[in-house]
Amino acid sequence: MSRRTPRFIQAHQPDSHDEREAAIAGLRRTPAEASPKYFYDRLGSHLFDAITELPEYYPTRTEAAIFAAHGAAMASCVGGGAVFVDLGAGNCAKAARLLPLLDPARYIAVDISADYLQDSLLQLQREHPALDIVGIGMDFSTSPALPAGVIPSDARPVFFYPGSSIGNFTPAAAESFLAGVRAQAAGGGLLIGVDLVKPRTVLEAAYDDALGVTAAFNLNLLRHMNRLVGTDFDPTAWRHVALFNEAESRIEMHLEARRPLAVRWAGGERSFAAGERLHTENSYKYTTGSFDALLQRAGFHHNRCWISPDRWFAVFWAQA
Ligand code: AVJ
Repeated sequence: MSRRTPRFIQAHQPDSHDEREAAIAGLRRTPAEASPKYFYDRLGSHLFDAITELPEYYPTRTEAAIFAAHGAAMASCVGGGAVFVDLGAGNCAKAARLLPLLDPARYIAVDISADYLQDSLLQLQREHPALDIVGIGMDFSTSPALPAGVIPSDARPVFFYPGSSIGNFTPAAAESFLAGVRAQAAGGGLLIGVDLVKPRTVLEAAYDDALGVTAAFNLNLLRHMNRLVGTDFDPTAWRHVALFNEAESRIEMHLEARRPLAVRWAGGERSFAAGERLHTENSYKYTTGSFDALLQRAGFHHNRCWISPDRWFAVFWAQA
């Protein structure tokens, strides 16, 4: 019996010197900042999976319930035989549940953590022995442009961007990112999950859980930066902070220095006063109206959306 195996492509990686310089520039800024992409080393990806199991972290299960309730309606929008592009595929669990409904011609999983993706796709191939599976290791946060040829010219591309990861972009950056998706999705579309504005208490608990898993996820960024950038962050000197910035409609995560300290790297250092913060993540929250308007500005049309009964989360289908 011939068995398929996933194909892996490591997309062109941005120069590690440039990456390091960009990370250091963020550390030098006031307030200091680090890209949320530094959450996702192997441990960070597993910690994120643990977050999705927490009682306080509602997005994953709320979105899953929307897919379960409306998967058939979504499938009739998407249509069979598409090339299904999963942005930030991670453990591929969300796509795995939709694959039987969508019946795509090809499944393309894209994730920044390529080694984590390998494990997920080998497992997925065992469950779907006949499926054409491609894994792409790439940082698509700067551009969603896929390597040439992975979407055949006669294909109907459907992009899948669940989990409200679009919330990591500012609305202006989200608009240009989505315009970049639309440019590659001609004849197809985009299925995207969006977290909605809701009471502060619910939002803040979701990003500061009782067990401290989100705190560990946030602190793990320091270990990852130590490895990638060569900094000497001591995670025990920092405290996790999560707050809802209502004016900007976003959850912010920060790491706050517990005492005065300095962070050093080859060629420089930055001191932090006690209580001074390193901004690690924004997670924007939309209304259905504000997100529909954003999709339209990015060039999508005939948008449809399905909302959870508590109105905490929405999934949009947007035609390219
Ligand atoms: C993966 C960006 C959707 O913003 O909810 C979870 C990341 N950060 N808990 C989110 C995250 C802290 C997550 N996204």
